Amino acid sequence: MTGVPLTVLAERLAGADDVFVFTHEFADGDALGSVVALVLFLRAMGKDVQAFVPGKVQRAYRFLDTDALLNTMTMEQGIERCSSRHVTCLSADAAEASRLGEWRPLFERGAERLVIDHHATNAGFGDAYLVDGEASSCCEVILELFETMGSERISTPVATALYAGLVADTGSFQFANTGAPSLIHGARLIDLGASPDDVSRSIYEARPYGNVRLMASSLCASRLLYAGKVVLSYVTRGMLEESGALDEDTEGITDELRRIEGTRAVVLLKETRDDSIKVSLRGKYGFDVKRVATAFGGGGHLLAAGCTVQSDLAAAEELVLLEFDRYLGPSRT
Ligand SMILES: [Mn+2]
Repeated sequence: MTGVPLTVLAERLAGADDVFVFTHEFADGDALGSVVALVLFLRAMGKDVQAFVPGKVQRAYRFLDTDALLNTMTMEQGIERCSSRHVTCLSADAAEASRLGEWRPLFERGAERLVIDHHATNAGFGDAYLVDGEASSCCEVILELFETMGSERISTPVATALYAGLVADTGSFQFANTGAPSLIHGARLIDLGASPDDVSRSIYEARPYGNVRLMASSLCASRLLYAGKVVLSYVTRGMLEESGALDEDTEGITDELRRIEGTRAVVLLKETRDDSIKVSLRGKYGFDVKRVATAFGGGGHLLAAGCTVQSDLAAAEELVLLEFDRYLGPSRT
């Protein structure tokens, strides 16, 4: 745990009237669960709370009422609010300020900038930060914060949002980051009203048909490299169009690829709309993929990391594999 203690963050939030909550771009279940829980909990304390999530919100988490709760204030309104009132900005689950995407300038305008996170790569930013690099998910850290601030305000929707984030970041309590605290916190959230089967069905069993087709084409396009230690695949703009995928959720694809026997790392290269390549990396058996991501200015965790490469697909693949050569080369076959 680095930065300020939970109690300091709790006091700062308790003293705030206006709170803006932020999270990282390509927001995953932990990011969205964190933001939704913070909005609901802090509103229950009578505060005016707004949430700013970069990009599009993933379909799989709309059951957390994201449409109603997130991004209801424009940038102009946010800037205006910051210039007329004392706004406390809180970043959740983002390892650095640059990850706040298009909302970063608004975060910087806060009279007070707080950070809560669980990325070990988070060197700390803002005016006060709390980073618990041991926690599986930011939602776990937030649960501890809420317990400090008054557990009676952890309503069923708050518990459900936190539980969703915990399930998402631990791969349903299956990943290496699943510690005893993850299960203890999970049990606590069930006690507080979270329903494991509702959450799992909503996240994992409500996939649009087009996204299943996208997964199929990405799985077929995969290749095994480095004697089967690395599986690499793609999501191209063409695959997105042909499959009829309704959104660009590719989290399920990396999960599927990591099931392959003998693999130690998954590389998924995704063509974005702005001609850059988003690289998703997953490790197995302790294979550190974060070092690959950080070589390209990205970040994340030992076994789950990502970065963006400004190039076309072929060049991005070559650059990423050159990095893998350092650990698994020289032969890529
Ligand atoms: Mn997280």
